[in-house]
This record gives sequence, structure tokens and C-alpha cells, in this order.
Amino acid sequence: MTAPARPVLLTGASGALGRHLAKALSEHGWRLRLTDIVPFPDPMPANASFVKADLNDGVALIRQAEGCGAILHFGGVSVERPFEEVLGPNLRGLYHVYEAARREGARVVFASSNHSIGFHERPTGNSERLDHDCAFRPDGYYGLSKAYGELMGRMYWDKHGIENVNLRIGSCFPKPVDRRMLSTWLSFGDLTRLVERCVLADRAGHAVIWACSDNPASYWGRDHRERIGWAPRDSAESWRPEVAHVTADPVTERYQGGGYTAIEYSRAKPSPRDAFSLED
Ligand code: 15L
Repeated sequence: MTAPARPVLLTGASGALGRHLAKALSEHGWRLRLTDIVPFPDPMPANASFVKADLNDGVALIRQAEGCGAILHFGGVSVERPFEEVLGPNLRGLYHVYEAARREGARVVFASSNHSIGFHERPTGNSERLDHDCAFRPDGYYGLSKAYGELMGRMYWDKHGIENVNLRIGSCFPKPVDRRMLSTWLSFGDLTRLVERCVLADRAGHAVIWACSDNPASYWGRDHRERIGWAPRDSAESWRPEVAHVTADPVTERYQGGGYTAIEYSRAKPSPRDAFSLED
């Protein structure tokens, strides 16, 4: 495995995905700058350094990104939270990441989420799988911040030529733990290989990738994976017998975002299925 010519900055290094990537990419010889608002909990990987910083601090990010060829932006609030808690780390933080990338001419790999499109209904067959250019249907303030990040990537590519790959991550955990994850699960191995291709691919432009493993029950179809040369190798399907569990909540079970869609849901009735196209 080749290592990039320039160091790579990883935000959110102390989170679950950040810790995994720091270790895995370091093992492949990558030079890493790690940052997070909380201390890095693991032994420092080879060729890596850590600086504690807040994503609200744009000057700190610019310093950390100096000389970097790519920024893996995995930092910020990673679950649904009230708007005021999401605002600083996720919205202002994205601006700081993109401004740092602009100064360095660095490529951004953005940990977006399925929650940017979480209010799409779950498909009933392969023909109804969602493509990357579907409408954003965020399922809360967290998902909305991810849609904003993808659009920020669109704008920085169109206006400044800053390349970016937006990973609509499904559910990246050691294994699927409920039935929804048979569709949304992303293995750590597939995540590592995906991030490697995002950085090493000759060209990326503005790309959007459904970041889930090769799950037969996936909700998602076309995206830009061929452009970067990635294909997932793992599959959630072998866990099916262990994860039969379905919640009793009709909102959770109806939409792709699962439980996030039901948080503070206040429609008197769900939107009618047969009128759905009228609401797009
Ligand atoms: C996410 O975006 C979250 O960061 C993660 O904790 C999971 O909730 C995941 O989505 C999911 O939808 O399973």
C-alpha cells in the first residue's frame, strides 16, 4: 500500500472511527496529524502526532493543516443533538476545515452520514435504491449539518477547485446489531480501504459515496466509487440470523435514518406514501 506524499490531517481522531483510522493508516506508513477536542486515548501510532483543538478555532486548524495534502474530517458532533450544540463544531468547523484545505490545496474527505438523506423511505426492492444525486432529506439537525457539509464541498470544488469526497456513512461498527444495519453496515476494513482510495485516487473532483459494505439489503445504488477505484469487500448478510430485532415504532421502521427520524417527530400522521412524489 502506497503512502501519500504529504502528511494527512485527521480531525475527530479520538472518536471510534478516528481511532481506527489512525491505527490502520499509520500501519500502512501514512504520516498523520491527529486532532480532537478530547485527548487521544490510545498509544500514539508510528509517524503520528496529536494536537488537542476545538473545531471552532479556525487558526488552530490552519496551523495543523500546514503542509498537508489531505484532510480527513471525522470531527464534530456525531449523533442527533440540539441545534446550538451542532452549530459550532459541525457548521463553523466545516468552514474552518475548508478554509484550511483551500490554503494548502488539500483534498477533503468528509465523514457525511446517511442522516443527510434519512427521511427517504426504505426501499422495498432493488429498483428503488437511492442514487447519490437524490434529494437531501435530513432527519434532524445532525443530518442537516452533514447535508451542509456536502454542499460546502460542492461550492469549494466549483469555486476554488478544492477536491472533496463525501462519505455518506451508514452504520460503521464492529458488526451489525439490528435489522436496519443489514442494509446500512460498513465494516472497519471497508472504511479503511475507502479512505485510502479517497486520498490516493488521481482525481476526485466533488464526489459522493454511499459508505456501506457490499450488503445485499442495501438501500443505496449509484455513486462515484468508480472514479476513486473503491469497491467494498465485506457484507452484513451473514449476521442476519442474529439481528432479527425490529422496533415497535412505525416512524423508525419506515425511514432510512431509523431511530433518528423518530426523535421529536411531531407530524400528526406520517406523510402519505402515494403522495410522496408530490412532496419532493
Ligand atoms: C451516524 O451518523 C452516527 O454517527 C452513528 O453513531 C450511527 O447512529 C449511524 O449514523 C447510523 O445511522 O447507524
